[in-house]
Amino acid sequence: MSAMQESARPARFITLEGGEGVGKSTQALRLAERLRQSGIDAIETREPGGSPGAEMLRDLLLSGRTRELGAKGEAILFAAARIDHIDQKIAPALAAGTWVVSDRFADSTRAYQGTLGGLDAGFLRALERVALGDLRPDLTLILDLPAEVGLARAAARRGAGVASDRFEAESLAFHEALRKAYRDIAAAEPQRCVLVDATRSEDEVAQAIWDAVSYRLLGSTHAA
Ligand code: Z5A
Repeated sequence: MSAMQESARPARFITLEGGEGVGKSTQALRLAERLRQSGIDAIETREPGGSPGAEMLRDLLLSGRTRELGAKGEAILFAAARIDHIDQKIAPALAAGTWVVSDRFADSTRAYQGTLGGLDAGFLRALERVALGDLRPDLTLILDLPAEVGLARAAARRGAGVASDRFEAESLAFHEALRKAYRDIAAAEPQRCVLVDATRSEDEVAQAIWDAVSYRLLGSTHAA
């Protein structure tokens, strides 16, 4: 594909979602790098966080100190972080023609605070409307893995003696319910979401993700 055709393509917004330790951070970095190697301007980012204001809220949210606000209060804080992230980083990048790959986004609020926190769909829709405006991911890759495998990977990465974060410390039943919540999101929005089998090796998962991006967003021209 020529440089002119590349620059004519609108910048795309891709999100990676899934439970603890499924490989989102690893694959977000790899995907952004592969896009750049293909001649596409791309950045990786993450939630909660991605901008200075949102990183400040990340520390607060992951510390567990906001737990007493309940799922509704925490969902509003995650949305506040998301507004800053969109305004400061995602929207300017997309406007400049740069693709954005985000490690977590609004589906995390649906899964964690919505499904597991018991928030009703109307509240979540209203919150998304306020936080996202017209922005929606062009493609969401949902990495799917049995909960105990993801937790074991996360624990191995953390190393002995290091405390788990607030969500990681929840029960296995919580993480299994989380997996189901994500699978339900993928089934409900197949035009936006692709479910990726994350039990495979890092390289195999990266290739499956690249195949999905190529097919959905690049017209298969970059598949290899
Ligand atoms: N949260 C929320 O409640 N509501 C919201 O709206 C948002 C977030 C946005 C953020 O935690 C927490 O905030 C999250 C949900 C909540 N809590 N939880 N749980 P975080 O950002 O600190 O953590 P995380 O998002 O859960 O990600 P993670 O634990 O860092 O996992 P990951 O990014 O999916 O995986 P990874 O770091 O890429 O890989 C984990 C390890 O496995 C690592 O050692 C890798 O080398 C290894 N790995 C990766 N891929 C493979 C394969 N394929 N095979 C074998 N090993 C692998």
